[in-house]
Amino acid sequence: MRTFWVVLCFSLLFAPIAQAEPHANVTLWYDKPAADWEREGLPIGNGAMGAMITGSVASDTIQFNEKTLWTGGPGSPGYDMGLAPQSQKEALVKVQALLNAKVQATPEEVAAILGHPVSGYGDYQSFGEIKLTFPNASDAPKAYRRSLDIARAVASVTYEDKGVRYRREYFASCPAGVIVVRLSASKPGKIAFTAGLTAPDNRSAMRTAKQGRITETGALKDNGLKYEAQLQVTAAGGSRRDNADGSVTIAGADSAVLILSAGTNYRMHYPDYRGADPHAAVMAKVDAAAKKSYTALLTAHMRDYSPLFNRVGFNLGGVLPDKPTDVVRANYGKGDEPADRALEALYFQYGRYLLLASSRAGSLPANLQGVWNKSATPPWNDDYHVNINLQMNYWLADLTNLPEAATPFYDFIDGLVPPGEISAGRMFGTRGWTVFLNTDVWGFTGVISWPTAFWQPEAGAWLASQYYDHYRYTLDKSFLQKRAYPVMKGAAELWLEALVVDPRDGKLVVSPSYSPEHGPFSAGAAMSQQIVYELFSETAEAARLAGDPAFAAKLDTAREKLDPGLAIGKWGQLKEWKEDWDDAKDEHRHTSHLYALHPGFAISPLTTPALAEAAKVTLKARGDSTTAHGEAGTGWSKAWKMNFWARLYDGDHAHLLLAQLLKENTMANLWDAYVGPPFQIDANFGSTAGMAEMLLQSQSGVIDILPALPKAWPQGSVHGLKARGDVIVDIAWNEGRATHVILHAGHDGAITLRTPLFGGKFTLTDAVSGKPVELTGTGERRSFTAHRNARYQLQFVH
Ligand code: FUC
Repeated sequence: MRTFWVVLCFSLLFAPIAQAEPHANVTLWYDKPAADWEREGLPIGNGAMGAMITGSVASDTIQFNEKTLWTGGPGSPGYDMGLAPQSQKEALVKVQALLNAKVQATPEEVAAILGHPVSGYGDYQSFGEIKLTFPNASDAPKAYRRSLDIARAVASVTYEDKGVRYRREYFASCPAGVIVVRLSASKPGKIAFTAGLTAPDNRSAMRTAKQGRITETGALKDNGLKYEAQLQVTAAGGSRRDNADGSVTIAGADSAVLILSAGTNYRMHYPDYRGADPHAAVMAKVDAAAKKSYTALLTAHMRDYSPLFNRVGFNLGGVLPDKPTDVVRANYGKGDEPADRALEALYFQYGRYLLLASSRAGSLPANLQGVWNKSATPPWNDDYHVNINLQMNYWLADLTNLPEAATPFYDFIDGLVPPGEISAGRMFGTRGWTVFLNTDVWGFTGVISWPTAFWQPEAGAWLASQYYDHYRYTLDKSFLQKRAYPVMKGAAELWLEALVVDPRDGKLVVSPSYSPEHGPFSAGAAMSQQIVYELFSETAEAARLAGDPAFAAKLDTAREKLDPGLAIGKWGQLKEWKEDWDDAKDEHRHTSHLYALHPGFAISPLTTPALAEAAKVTLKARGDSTTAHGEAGTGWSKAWKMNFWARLYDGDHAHLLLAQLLKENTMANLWDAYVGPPFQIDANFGSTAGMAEMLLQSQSGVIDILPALPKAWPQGSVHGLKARGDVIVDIAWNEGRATHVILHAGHDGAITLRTPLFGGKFTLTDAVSGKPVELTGTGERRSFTAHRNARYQLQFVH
């Protein structure tokens, strides 16, 4: 009888947890453990830490990361931030003279004048693994399910074994700074396992276990960076034993909770990049979390996470079939339209989930793999490439209403300014700051791997422009004055001094300039010019807002002499270089000369129709989605092209690229694959931004409703997207036309709308009082005066 009541109480206790998967359309699930970390593992993260859930039954490996564990930098042999010891100004002038004489040069020719060896560039590291071994688990459990509910940011594994139903839950709490795992069963006394920590062998690792707390301390051999991880194992019922090898064994327990935290003595501070020993901070986090109940930890996690995630809802009228996510993905595009629509909406929200999991305040920004990496030598060092990739990681932040997630981006770029000033002085002999193609966490602001052409000095300007865009979204004057303007001004100062006069036409140009990863070296490649032009325009605006009109005037004068990098070539294409060298058969993955279309603002079908047509010609040649393979078919390249097509108001083409991404570049866990593995997260983020751009745009001073709706999305709704000017927008549509739009104004002021599909037939009311609101303007553009915190409703008469 007693057993009956215990079992009943357990079933009741277990029931709410077992049922806790209500979000079918935002849950990824699988009927097997992950056989492959990269393709099948399920990622969780709290910004600073990440973990991968693979969920094997007899032994569960939870690989984890903490963002600051990097080799390289100070302490690593020969580290010099990628800078030559002496000024490069003379060498630079020689390269400029070479280009004036020959028009173009190879990387080898330029390296012979300007190149120097680099050492001590780091690699992002795996922190280690939690290993759980279950002595009583059978090899053939029943009803196995591994899932990730992205509305709650909780992963779980459930299965039945010998008449007992087991459940594992995993989440990464941002408020608590820990990763939490709970093991439970439908019958008492059934939880038995040994938990241990492992680490790669490129470090000294000391492990102890005391009162269920596993502590691992050590330092990386490469640079002496100190690290620490602590794992607290607590069980309800049964017994617990600390083992001499630093593991902990639980037997006969009813349930168990594991709490993990990890850190290093890294500090984002030039030039030492070292801070306090990680011991006290790691211990404090695990101690504080271990005092709380599992339910309290989970509640605090969801109170933090869910309101951010729930700001945006996206529905294309689809339904996910009751099939594992890998099967749904593999069937994508094969005729089940409702399933395809539901997968697209899930993929959109997954981008937002991944951003929240890999980028929260107080840590480094999302790197090439977000926060997840299991290697000591990951692809591209798992670093920060700043000729597209880091920028793309943050395109969705304001647009999909997660501005908090971009905090680490601004902190990181601010931190690059002091070393970037050394770089500007050493490489160009100018004031201001810059960074080149890529950077690590150690203030690397030089040029990597000569003689390959990793010359991209406009990267600093591009990054600075992203600050200004955040201001446009929020109209936050304090951010503009304190954060954006200083970074923008520094980037502009460099170019005011570093531009040279092009003898071909007397215009100011960037020289040497290198169209990203494509080349050759020349003066004034389109992308360089477009970025600097946009920087000067935006910095002049920002200077006026920040009360620095003298600097604005200097920029205006320089901009008049600047080549804007917008010219149409012989086959109607937008020219990639100043000379007409474009090859219509070239499918190179970078299409950076369309920067002015996206993320820049200079090209638009509304204001520059001829340039917009030329951009289309370029895009079609450069790996149209129907031809894209190899080079043109990398994940991030397709994601950028989605954004380009959306800005060209061609929703069908943008959707075609989305479909190609899902078919060709998306793995079972919905992570983006570069071309097959390796995993690279930028396309997850870039395609979420691209889908949002299909539904809402605001780059031209107008709120553009459904600017690029594809035929494949005849009906749907989205709420919570953000438009520049601090406006939140909700849209519902049917038969390809908006039916209902709500605008939430964050500021007083004029709002202009563009509603191309609706023939101007709509009314506007105050959504609360129902009173009509006066609209001015005609045709596609209508304006009204909005009041802060008011909601406005558009109704359409079709
Ligand atoms: C850019 C791209 C590569 C790769 C790397 C991480 O430089 O050209 O394709 O994505 O970033």
